[in-house]
Amino acid sequence: MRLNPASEFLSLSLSIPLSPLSLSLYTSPPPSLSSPVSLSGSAIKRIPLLLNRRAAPFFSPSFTVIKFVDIHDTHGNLQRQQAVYFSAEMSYRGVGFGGADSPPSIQRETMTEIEGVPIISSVTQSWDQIRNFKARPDDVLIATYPKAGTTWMVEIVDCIMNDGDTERCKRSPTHDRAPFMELNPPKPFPSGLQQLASMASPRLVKTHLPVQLVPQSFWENDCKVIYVARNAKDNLVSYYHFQHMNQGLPETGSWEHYISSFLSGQVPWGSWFDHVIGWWESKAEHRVLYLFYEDLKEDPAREIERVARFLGKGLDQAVIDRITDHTSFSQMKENPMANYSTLPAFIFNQAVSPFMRKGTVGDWKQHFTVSQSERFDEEYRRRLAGTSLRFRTEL
Ligand code: PPS
Repeated sequence: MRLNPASEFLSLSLSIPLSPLSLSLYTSPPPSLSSPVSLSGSAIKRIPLLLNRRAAPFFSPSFTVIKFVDIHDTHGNLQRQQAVYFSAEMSYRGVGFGGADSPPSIQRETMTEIEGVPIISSVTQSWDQIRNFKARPDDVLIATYPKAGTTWMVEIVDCIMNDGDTERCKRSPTHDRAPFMELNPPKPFPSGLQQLASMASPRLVKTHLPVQLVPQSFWENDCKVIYVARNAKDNLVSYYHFQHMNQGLPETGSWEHYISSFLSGQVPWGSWFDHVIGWWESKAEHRVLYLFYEDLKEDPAREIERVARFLGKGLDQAVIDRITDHTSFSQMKENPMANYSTLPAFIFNQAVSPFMRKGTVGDWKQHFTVSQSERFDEEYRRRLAGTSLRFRTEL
């Protein structure tokens, strides 16, 4: 069975040599979609299914395939049809991912390095293609260190680009509206590059790459970049919880050990210090709007207006207010198109820690002991000494 999402359509190929067939397609979370399709004939069938992608986040399809067996009487007359259910192997973009009896799973990644930056191995595998990514002049790049407020900024920028039409911003999940450029997930999931290749302009592109690893074409095209930075301690706490719940990321080790890993930059996408400083300095050369998570928390409407201005959009106050409301933590936590609930639990196990976890400034105080905080601050002062970059760790 093959499921090929294409813009507003999904089409489905069946290669089950049985006839006639009826098929129901469900998506998670239920009961978002159920579209029974009847088939006759045999062999491979390709059925265009018109699906509302908002209602059908395509990462979690499940199928019930029913074969209707004809029951004849002794004279050969058709008496009734009996439904026989069977589990079929599912596939996405041509790659199978197990049937109903074998729930899919992924393995936690190991880390390698790209030009001295620790990163998950799958990124390294497609590094040549990522390096050669062809940015378009109207691409908007949202760059962040992981867990600094990427999803929040994607929602804000998508709303701005759609003139405050918040309903339109619910058309598909975050990872679909702003593909994660360097992500190369396990099959059957499409890579960021594959998603971007089929996306219409203007594209919203997400990256966690440090500035020196960003594909050159973004600079050649003078693309606009929005960078969001978050204070190191809250960023660390958020990343620690995320590495637990994201079944594809390496294990963290103990909390104590994780603080050391973070300080030495031995976490996926490398050193927080190098990342925030590198991007800070890049403002001198490139069109980078450098924002702080803490400022967004303090006065979201003010920061949304700054982003709108940077993108060349003049929005009136009512629109800014609507976007502010739509992108608040409480709204996004409940929005399935923004809270990553469309990803199955074998990837993001939100029972371990929700993606929209706390969304506050200062949660680090609930995690660090006094001595851990002192050790952290010492290294922090040393690393930030030579820059004008300053963060707030409480509001
Ligand atoms: S990722 O996986 O790197 O893309 O994660 P990212 O989106 O950068 O960061 C997730 C953290 O951002 C918080 N978040 C928000 N905070 C305030 N307001 C809004 N609207 C919002 N949306 C997301 C999210 O809760 C994560 O932070 P923690 O501290 O873990 O709660």
